[in-house]
Amino acid sequence: MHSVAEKNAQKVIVGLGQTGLSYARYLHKRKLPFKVVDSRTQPPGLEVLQKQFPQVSVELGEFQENTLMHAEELLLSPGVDMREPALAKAIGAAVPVTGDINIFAHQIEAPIIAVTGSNAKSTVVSLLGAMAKNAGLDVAVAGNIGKPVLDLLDEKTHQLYVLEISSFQLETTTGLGAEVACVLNISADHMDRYASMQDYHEAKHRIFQNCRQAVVNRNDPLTVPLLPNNVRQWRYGLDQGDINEFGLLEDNGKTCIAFSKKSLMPVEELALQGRHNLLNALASLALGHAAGLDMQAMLQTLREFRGLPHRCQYITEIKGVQYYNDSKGTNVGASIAAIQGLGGRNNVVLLAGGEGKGADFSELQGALGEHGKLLIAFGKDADQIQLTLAETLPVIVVNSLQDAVVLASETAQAGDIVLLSPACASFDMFKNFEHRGEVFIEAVEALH
Ligand code: UMA
Ligand code: ADP
Repeated sequence: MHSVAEKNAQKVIVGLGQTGLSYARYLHKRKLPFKVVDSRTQPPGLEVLQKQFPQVSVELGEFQENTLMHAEELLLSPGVDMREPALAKAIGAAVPVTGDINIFAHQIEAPIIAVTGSNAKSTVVSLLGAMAKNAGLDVAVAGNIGKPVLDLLDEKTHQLYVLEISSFQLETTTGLGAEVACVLNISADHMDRYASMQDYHEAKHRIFQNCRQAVVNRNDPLTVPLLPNNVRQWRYGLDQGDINEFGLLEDNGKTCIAFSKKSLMPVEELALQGRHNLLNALASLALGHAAGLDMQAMLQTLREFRGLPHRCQYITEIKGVQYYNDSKGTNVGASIAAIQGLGGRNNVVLLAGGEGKGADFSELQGALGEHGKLLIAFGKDADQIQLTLAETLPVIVVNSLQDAVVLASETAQAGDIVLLSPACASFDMFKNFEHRGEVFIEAVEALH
């Protein structure tokens, strides 16, 4: 005999953003009954859901224990914290939980290249996608970069899937089984969501579960997985490296990208700028090589791929001062990479601030001590930034990003760099990081 609850059991989509909507499309297409819950009263996907699936029941506001406890399965959106009490209780009571990457990976037969990391994910998956395309493959790039993976199931089958996967998505992913998996780097981020760096690290390393090959940064122990010997590991780093490893070497007075201690191409031919992007290029080469992509096609892509907007994006030069938009620098590690990647000796006017997500801004001291000239802080955590860094360099707090740009233009001299790399999330003042970058570009253009 089934209880009423069991008989009526249906899947419950938790979260009604992009991922929630993709779950709804996925379940509807398979004629599986479901309902949707979201702790927000006005979730972004509500209008679309009500239009496309008017019969679906939606529960908004605080999660109801009863709904979650009686779910046949919970399909979690990445923005939802599993520690949320009603959810934790349901999970504790063994209600099955899954995520979109998990569902996708267990249905796809073509190889998956899976990439995570605190920073550089979008750059690397986009570069890798371009490499695969240039190598003649029909490739799809999706995941945390902005395209929910379940939508790929409705497209024709691709030959290769390059997935950007966040730590949030990995929490609900088990036995991913990627052809090649990689943690690019780990530095503190989302500390409002994890109890410790150890928890964050463990979430990221779930990417290696059942992988056939792994790519690791040999200079960064946090990226190195514990894997059985039959999993082939490809190593890269900014030093020369060993046989079958990617690295850099000096050849005829030029720094070159190298494989197996042999030069492949001078780094000056790369279209990407900044030292951090050398690491991104090496990681992409290693991932592509592991997946069997043609080396010449990959090298040609490195000559052409200029990077994505909002990532150390060069905007313009005014009176000898160069302006860069790194609005995607949403954590301290990213901003350190941008400052070190672009800066010279104390020539960086940094524009930073926003929602710090519990970050420790003192980690910026080293990079700013060496490259910083002035820090202009704005947004929710501006005072915290000033408090933490005022002994390292002059820090001025302003009310808006526009004010920050004007002040920067008044202070910077020829040879300096004005860099927006906020080390914070944008949602206290902007719709998203793209919006913040666009406001910056507009303010810079207005200086002409
Ligand atoms: N939220 C609630 N209550 C809910 C559900 C969500 O308050 O019931 C909040 C979350 O705390 C979050 C926001 O709503 O702040 C969005 O969460 P969501 O899970 O609905 O997000 P989606 O619209 O489905 O977008 C998600 C990813 N967002 C997050 O992980 C927060 C997108 O990555 C991703 O592109 C998309 O799925 C497709 O896979 C964005 C992101 O910020 C770019 N990712 C983080 C990052 O890169 O650092 C991890
Ligand atoms: P993600 O998708 O992980 O956020 P992006 O490719 O969008 O990564 O880059 C985000 C930011 O990370 C960039 O704007 C830059 O500030 C920083 N960044 C880029 N490459 C690296 C790297 N190799 N190590 C650390 N930070 C980096």
